[in-house]
Amino acid sequence: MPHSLIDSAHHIVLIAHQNPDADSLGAASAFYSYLLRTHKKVTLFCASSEVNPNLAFLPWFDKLTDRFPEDADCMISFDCGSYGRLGIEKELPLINVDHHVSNDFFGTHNLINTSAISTTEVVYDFFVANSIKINGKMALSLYAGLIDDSKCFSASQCTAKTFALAHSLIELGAEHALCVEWLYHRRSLASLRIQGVLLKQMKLLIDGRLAVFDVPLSLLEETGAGLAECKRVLDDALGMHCVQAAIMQIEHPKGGAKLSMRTDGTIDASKIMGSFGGGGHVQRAGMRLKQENFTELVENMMMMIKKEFE
Ligand SMILES: [Mn+2]
Repeated sequence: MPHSLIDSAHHIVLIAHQNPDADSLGAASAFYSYLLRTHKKVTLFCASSEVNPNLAFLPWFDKLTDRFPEDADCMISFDCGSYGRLGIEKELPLINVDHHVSNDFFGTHNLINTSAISTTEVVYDFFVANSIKINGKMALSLYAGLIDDSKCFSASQCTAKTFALAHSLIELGAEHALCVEWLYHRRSLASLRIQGVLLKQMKLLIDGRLAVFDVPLSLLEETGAGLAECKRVLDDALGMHCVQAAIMQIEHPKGGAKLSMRTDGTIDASKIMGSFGGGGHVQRAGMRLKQENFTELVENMMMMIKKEFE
């Protein structure tokens, strides 16, 4: 049981994945609130030094650090489908809390529910099963993950359970309007600028069923946009009726690139990314391209995508 690990630990590090989204950071933030009650030392950690400013409304956002504490004796990762998503390597007991179909059970303990729409749903179920009281702050953190991973209740995986969970969290104090404002309506100038440039340069392949974007480092520097701001444009492309999948290659400042894919469910993004070492969900998946010369890999991937459409 993950409980015994938590009970015996003195300093627990809660880990949101690199370039965290509201699901990963929301789940970690809700757990932070809970662990504070146990009077243990807790650190809210993310290996990325820059975090999407649209997540600043989450409770404990100001506690987030990219410095891993030396006296930690237990780690809990949230929304990480593979060990690589943690962005660190430590020989410590690890509880892996997640909902990705591609999760490879890398934890000492694994708390995984692949039918949950968000990792925050997994955390909510854990709280309820263990009679842990959910306060307003925790409800907001959990609700943020639910909103993000359900694409504001527009994803095809939304079920009656999704809305029941939303109902419970609102009753517990989550503010719907606040979450939607921060996650969907608040735009930076950089976000609008890069949206304009990327949509203008978008390539449409396979009779307009696949949208392709290429983001060089120079464009990130020019516009000041970050990863989250780029990836948002994938959803814009999917808004076109003909587009069933969108893929983006974003050059990484430390070399290599990041690949992100979104689909409407016609083809499986997690299967495609999984074949090349990445992972995710049917409708969104990604991977990091480390090697300098990854052109061949991308070409092979494009061939696979074409075949999937046949
Ligand atoms: Mn998630």
